[in-house]
Amino acid sequence: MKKLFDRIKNKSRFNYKQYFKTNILFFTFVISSVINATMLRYLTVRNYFDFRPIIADLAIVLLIGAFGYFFKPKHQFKYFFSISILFTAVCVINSMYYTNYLSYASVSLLATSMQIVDVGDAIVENVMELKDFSYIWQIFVMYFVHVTLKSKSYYVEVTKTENGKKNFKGTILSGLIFALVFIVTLTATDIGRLGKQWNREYIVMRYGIYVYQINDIIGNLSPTINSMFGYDRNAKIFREYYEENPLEVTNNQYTDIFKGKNVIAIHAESIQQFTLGLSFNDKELTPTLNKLASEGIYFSNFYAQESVGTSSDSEFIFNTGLMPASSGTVAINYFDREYITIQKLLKNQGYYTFSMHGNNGTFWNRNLLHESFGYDNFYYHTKDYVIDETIGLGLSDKSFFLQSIPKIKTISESNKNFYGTLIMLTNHTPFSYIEPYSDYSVDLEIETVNPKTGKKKVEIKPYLEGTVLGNYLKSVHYADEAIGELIEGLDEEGILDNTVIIIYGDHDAKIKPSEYEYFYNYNPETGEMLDKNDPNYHEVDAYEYELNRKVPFIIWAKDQEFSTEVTEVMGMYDVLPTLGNMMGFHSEYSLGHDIFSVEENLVVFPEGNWLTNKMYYNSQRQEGLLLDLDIPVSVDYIEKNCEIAEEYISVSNAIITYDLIRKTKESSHLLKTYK
Ligand code: GP9
Ligand code: MN
Repeated sequence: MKKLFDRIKNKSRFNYKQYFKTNILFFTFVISSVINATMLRYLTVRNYFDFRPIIADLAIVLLIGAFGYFFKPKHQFKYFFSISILFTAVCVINSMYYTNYLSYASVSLLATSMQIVDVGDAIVENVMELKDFSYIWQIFVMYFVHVTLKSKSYYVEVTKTENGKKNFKGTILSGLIFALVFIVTLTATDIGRLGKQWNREYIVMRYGIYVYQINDIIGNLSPTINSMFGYDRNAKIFREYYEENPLEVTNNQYTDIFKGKNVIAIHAESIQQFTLGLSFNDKELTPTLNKLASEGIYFSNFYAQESVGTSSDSEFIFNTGLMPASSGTVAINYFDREYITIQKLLKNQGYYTFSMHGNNGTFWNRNLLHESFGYDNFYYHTKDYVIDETIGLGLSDKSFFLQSIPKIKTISESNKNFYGTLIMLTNHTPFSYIEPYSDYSVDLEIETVNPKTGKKKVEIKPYLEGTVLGNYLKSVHYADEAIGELIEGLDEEGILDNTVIIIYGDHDAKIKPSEYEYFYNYNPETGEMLDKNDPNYHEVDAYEYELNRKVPFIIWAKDQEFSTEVTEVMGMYDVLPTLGNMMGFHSEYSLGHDIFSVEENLVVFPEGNWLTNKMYYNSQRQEGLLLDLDIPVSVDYIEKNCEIAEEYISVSNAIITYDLIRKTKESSHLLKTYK
């Protein structure tokens, strides 16, 4: 008996020193992978530290690392090194992605990434940051440790005592124990969010980047593998939502005011609302937009709600009143679904519908997407335009508009009514191409008087020239001039007499907060920057940055003076119902509201954040900002809006992924109405 005890005792006495000494490469791999994953969270969502995701990272790294023990020690390096490269790539890609989109990457975006190839310069100039590459150290450390170990005959020594099977089992067991400890800390909300996937920042912060990426891959495969199950659940979400929220049409002072009018919608690339009203050296930055805004109906609190599909998402939301897809983009992955669109609804009223764009037709898959929206014709690139002046991504806006006017004239002559979208291009990041085409100065001209001679002279004080924000503003000025020339040209052709002009900024310009801080805190007269500790220092925090992403939305008609500013918060998904009320069309599937009939509007963002006139709420971090300190909000108010936000995202995803409008139409009489 004593013998048996001794044997058990000896067996259980684990020699840790020996274990570490013979598994140096494995530990380098584990520690470096966990450090990188932690660094990613810290460098993206700044100053954020939580111990729980580290346990999840450790569990995943151990479980994956365990398989390295299937190899003989001298071959283990190849395994651990390959996985290190993969993990480093995951961190670099997600870091870059976060810098650009304030969210994390998804495999479903691989198809979309082809669009990024075309805007390559923009990525290099504005998007990449050195910190995005700071994860590469792992690869060097792994290699360095390997070379050192090799030179010390480590692998030869380890082979003598190696016990791969035992190490594999032990590592898997440790991985499972860490996984269990982590799972115990999860709440029902945490589990729900992992399944739904759209609150990406929350998932990465709670589960770590490795779990996030694995979950993302499984999530993207599962609808294909298990579509029947997904279909039933999503069809239920869809059915229940529209049963509880059927289309309600309320008449108001704007009902039918534009019935029978033509429409030209201008998709104004990257124009943000704050640019309206800016002036440099007593020259308005956007005189055309200012004029249209002051004469027409100006929605000054309007948000684009786009996701990673940027321009194409805006087009989709504008035309359908739905939210963008949570994984992938409608333009690339779900363009062939059936949607109820402004184009189709106006075609029911006999309108001819068209779109025009200077870039090539395959960008954002527009040649197929626009057909799916129901445009009768898409005029684009060399098919319909002479590329006689190129700025940045392609045909300059001024040339594009100039060439579009005669086409619109022809359309107006051969159709009773038309609805057309003109997609602008020049004001696209990185904005630096505008320099030779702009005489608008964003430096300051300061007049000084010589006290002795009394002579006046104008001194130019450096300010925004040469900065990204400065180039952007110059580029916006160019876009504004181009819109002015278009309107003049349309007027000369008599097209404005029965035509409503709509202008919407398609999304923000993705300019970094530091650029705005320079703009606010640099004094060109003294040449000094305010100190960060100065009470007057204007810091652009995450809330201000988010809220400043709003874009202008203007409805203007030549002979109708509205001079109305709408300050209620409004989303791109409210356009279809609002314009529909003015023109006599309605979609029972739009999630937005007619802004003139809604009591308190709610703008939902693709990541689940939301905005009302009272509050901006960040669902990722579960914290909000009161917009009027005199109007407090209750917990109920916040919970209710979070619920609605989640509902809008789920319903949109159900429609987009499972083609539910087509399926509903196929089983109802509506088929006849819309086809
Ligand atoms: C190009 C354009 C740009 O055709 O619409 O797309 P974006 O990069 O803004 O999504
Ligand atoms: Mn765009």
